[in-house]
Parts: sequence; C-alpha cells; structure tokens
Amino acid sequence: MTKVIVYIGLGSNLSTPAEQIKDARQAIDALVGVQEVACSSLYRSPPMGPQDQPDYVNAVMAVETDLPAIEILRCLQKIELDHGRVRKDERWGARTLDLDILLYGDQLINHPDLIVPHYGLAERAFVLYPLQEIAPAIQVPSLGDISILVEHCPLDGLVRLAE
Ligand code: A4P
Ligand code: MG
Repeated sequence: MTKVIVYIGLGSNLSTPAEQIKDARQAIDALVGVQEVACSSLYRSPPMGPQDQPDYVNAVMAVETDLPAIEILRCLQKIELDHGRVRKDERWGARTLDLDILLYGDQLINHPDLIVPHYGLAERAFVLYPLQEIAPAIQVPSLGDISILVEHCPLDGLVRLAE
C-alpha cells in the first residue's frame, strides 16, 4: 500500500492537559508503521459544548503511514484508554484525551466507526487553526482550501500557547 498523510486532532481538558497532549504525541510517534511529519503548537480554548468543564488544550499532528485508516483509529483508541479516558454518555463532556482522525490522505471515508473528514472540522477553530499552522496550503477533501475555511471560522477564544 502506498503511504498517506494522516492528520490527527489531539484534545484534552483534564489531568494537566498539555502533558496529556505531549504524552499522546510520543505514543503516536512510537506506533509501528507511523512516522511523524509535523506537529502544531499547543492551543488553549474554552470548551465547545457544556460550559461547566475546564478549558481544552488542542494540537494537530501529521503522520505518514501505510496502515489502513481503521487500524489507525484502533491504535488511537488504545492510546486514549491508556491515558485514562473514560467514555461517558454526556456528549462533548470533559476528557483526559481525545484523538480524532481529521483527514486520511484525500480520502472520503464513510464507515460505521469512522467518518473522514471528521464531521466537525469546518466549524472548529481548535482544529482549523493548528491544521493551517502545519499545512498552510492544504485542500481539505470535500471542504476546500484551508485558508478559506479559517477565514470563515471565528477564533472563539482560541489562543496559541507559548512553547
Ligand atoms: N468516529 C467516527 N469518525 C471518527 C474520526 N474521524 N475520528 C467514531 C475518531 N473517531 C471517529 O468518539 C465516538 C465515536 O466516533 C467513536 O466510537 C469512533 O468510532 P469518541 O471519541 O468515543 O467520543 P467523543 O470524542 O466524545 O465524541 P465526539 O462527538 O467525537 O466528540 P468531539 O466531537 O471530538 O468533541 N472543546 C474544545 N475547545 N476542544 C475540544 O477538543 N472536544 C470535544 C469533544 C468537546 N469540546 C471541545 C473539544
Ligand atoms: Mg473523539
């Protein structure tokens, strides 16, 4: 299989979120068959969804792989569990670690367990701005030019954190 670039969204708002994101990056780097290409800065933002939870820290990584998308999803879900993620019924509730596949090459995927591009991508400043930082010229499949998407997405309190 030829290699594809996969963009992964990382998010956390519990248990020292910045450390969760850094640990998750290392865990992704350690996956067999996955090579990191780029990682954005860390960004802080108020919670989307229920407001009675801490601010989030988010980042976006690009990796190169020949693993199928569904296998990447399983690896990311295992990393989430290893980081103490407890899946609750509440939608958009607080979490130690959330790893989403944003893009898998230029593919459109509509699998019961995996929708790509990620369904919230175009409305989420905490995804679009870090994605633009590492892929300033990317054409998002079915959605278009990243700079146009960013132009139409208010910051919603997103702040890039100093290194
Ligand atoms: N799934 C389908 N497509 C994908 C994909 N592209 N990547 C399925 C990853 N998973 C995908 O995910 C639920 C199911 O989605 C999985 O079984 C998988 O097969 P989940 O991680 O168990 O649940 P979730 O993350 O709680 O749900 P959801 O709707 O994905 O949450 P979101 O949309 O990720 O939102 N505010 C800020 N500021 N920053 C954040 O990062 N994150 C959330 C969570 C809420 N508010 C936030 C942030
Ligand atoms: Mg998720």
